[in-house]
Amino acid sequence: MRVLHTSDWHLGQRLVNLERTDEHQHFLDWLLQTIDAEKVDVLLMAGDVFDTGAPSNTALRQYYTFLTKVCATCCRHIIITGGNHDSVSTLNAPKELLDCFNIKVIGGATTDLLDELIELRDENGNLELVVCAVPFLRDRDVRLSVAGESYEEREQRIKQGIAAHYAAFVPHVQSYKTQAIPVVAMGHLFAAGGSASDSEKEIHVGNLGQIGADQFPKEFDYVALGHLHRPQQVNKSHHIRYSGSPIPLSFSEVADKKVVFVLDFEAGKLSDLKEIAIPTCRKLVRFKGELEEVKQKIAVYDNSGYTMPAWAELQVELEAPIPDLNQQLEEIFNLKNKELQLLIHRPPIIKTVRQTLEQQVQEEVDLHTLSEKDVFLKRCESAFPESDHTELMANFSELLELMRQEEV
Ligand SMILES: [Mn+2]
Repeated sequence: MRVLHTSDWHLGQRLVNLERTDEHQHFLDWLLQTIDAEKVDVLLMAGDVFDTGAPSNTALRQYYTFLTKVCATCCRHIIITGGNHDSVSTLNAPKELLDCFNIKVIGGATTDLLDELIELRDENGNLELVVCAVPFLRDRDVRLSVAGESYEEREQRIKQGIAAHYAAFVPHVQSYKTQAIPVVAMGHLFAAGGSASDSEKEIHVGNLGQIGADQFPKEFDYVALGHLHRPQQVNKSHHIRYSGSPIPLSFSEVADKKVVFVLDFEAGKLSDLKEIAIPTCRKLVRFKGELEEVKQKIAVYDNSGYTMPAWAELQVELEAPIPDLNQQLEEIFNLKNKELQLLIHRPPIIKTVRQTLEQQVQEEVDLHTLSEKDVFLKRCESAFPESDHTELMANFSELLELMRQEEV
């Protein structure tokens, strides 16, 4: 029984308004080949299929075309769970139709827990694997809203709610365990101690509800997680992992490797785990430093091995402002335009006046790179510089989250 674990595709994602469709297609084509080459029986996708709750028709087509192609491979089962970026109703809309093709979709928490418990059988009808397909658990799935609840109480409640959801499977999987049928759990959450990049939208408000590795019942032979975009184990547990996103979704992921995990189960246990690197077709690069040094690095930048021009984020450090800085940089990028495109140009850091200017530089950050919360916090700080805005920010986040839920 061979299982492939992936997550966080974010189909339809844009970086500074530029489309990633080709990069996603490159990944999906590679994934199809890998499923074939590795003889994968089960595909697990642990949330964030789409970048937004209302994906474009291009993103939807990419998704359905991929699923159609997987059905023609050796992969017999596909399980897709919703992430915090996904709309429950968008993912669930074709649920019954996809079910006819052995594609199980769990867009959001189900009313009956057993609907998330999926038995996978081989061609002869023998039970081979059981999957507790837990999607992203929204606040309303794990707690009832309590008026006047403090920040800490709320955090506790969410944490306990998530842990309880997993614990509730335990009595239902005991019989499988005695028959030596492996049990895998899925999840889309922020496990405590995980390392995040910049592209994950906050899960729950203020990243509340981080549960630890020890809160996943020992009955699970593997826990396939989504949400964090960097591949990693949770608390050094070999069998609890984030596969990470298949393409770098922000410049904070430039150094990350992108992978999928292929798992083998034998005699009811995880017998082998292999990490397979995903080839990328576009590199994201960061250039930061003194002007001459940066110019030099750009001039010698080598994009061989990648079929698409790299996207660059740039910030130079100067002794004093240079009037024709943009022109100078533009010229050097123009020489390399088949290999390198400037995507984000951050305002230069002027060293001599660093202290005083640093704040102004911060203020000048492009709106594209600011979140709603950044904007709100900046406004609070300028209006009430002496106050503590923690609680106000928490309320703002909660309103924002409610607004987003209503939108989808
Ligand atoms: Mn994600």
